[in-house]
Amino acid sequence: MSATVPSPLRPHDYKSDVKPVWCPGCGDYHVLIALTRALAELQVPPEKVAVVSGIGCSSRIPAYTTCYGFHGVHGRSLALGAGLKLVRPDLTVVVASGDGDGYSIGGNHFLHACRRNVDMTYLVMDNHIYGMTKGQPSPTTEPDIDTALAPGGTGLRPFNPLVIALASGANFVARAFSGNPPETAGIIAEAVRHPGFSFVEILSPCVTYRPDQKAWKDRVHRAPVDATDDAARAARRLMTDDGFNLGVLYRGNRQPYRPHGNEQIGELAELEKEFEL
Ligand SMILES: Cc1ncc(C[n+]2csc(CCOP(=O)(O)OP(=O)(O)O)c2C)c(N)n1
Ligand code: SF4
Ligand SMILES: [Mg+2]
Repeated sequence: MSATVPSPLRPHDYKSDVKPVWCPGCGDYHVLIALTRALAELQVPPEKVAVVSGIGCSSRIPAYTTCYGFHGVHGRSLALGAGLKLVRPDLTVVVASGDGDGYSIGGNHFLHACRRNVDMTYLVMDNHIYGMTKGQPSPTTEPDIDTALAPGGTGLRPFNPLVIALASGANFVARAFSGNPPETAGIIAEAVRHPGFSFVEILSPCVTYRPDQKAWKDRVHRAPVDATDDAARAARRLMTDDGFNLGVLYRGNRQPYRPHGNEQIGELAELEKEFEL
């Protein structure tokens, strides 16, 4: 008698019954499609994945998956994700954020997460605006974007998240576009497989507060160069590109962070005991 072969997991198996409340046309729908495709490609069971987020439209994503999820506090998703990965190294930890959540209030955590290099994947849905709170400028908003909340634009130089990630020690750096879910899924799957802290910046238009971003689909293009393992070269390329080069741009070789040298953190129950009053 032959043993029953379990059927492979499909993208649909990672999608929950919770209906997204994103605006029609929001780029984040396609990020959700890409994430579920990536997890199916990896064939990692949903109960072995944790999707952790902060606050923002983008940070709603954990609820829309069948994985374990944690919708945390604004700007603190990386601290939550790192803590989880350190006590449960068997889990695949995906941290999801937005440009406000991840680069403003969470900017300091971003630097140190790159530096610490815990083995997890960081997806930032970057729409160059605070979508959830109705259109305030974020660190990636272009200086001349004229909005009701920043008349005439901020005049400020935007933050370059990929270069900052490289300078801070991220072990994998990529840029993707929500409008191309198959390619984005491939990049997310590779980011999850790559050891250490993997950062994927996903350009994901906010059709409500940045309708101009509908033009992104005509601006994005595949990077004309292959990924490098030389961080300085990757940074130089990124500082001179047009911001729309897509693909894996850097694959590093740093060893992921292990607490106390190579010792594993003990059982969760032991840890809990230490905090008993
Ligand atoms: C401590 C704290 N400060 C401010 C807020 C208000 N707030 C909620 S979401 C958000 C910005 C979200 O922007 P982004 O991360 O870019 O997400 P998007 O909505 O664009 O996907 C802000 C300022 C909050 N929830 N908590
Ligand atoms: S406000 Fe923008 S980011 Fe938020 S759901 Fe609507 S389109 Fe998406
Ligand atoms: Mg945003």
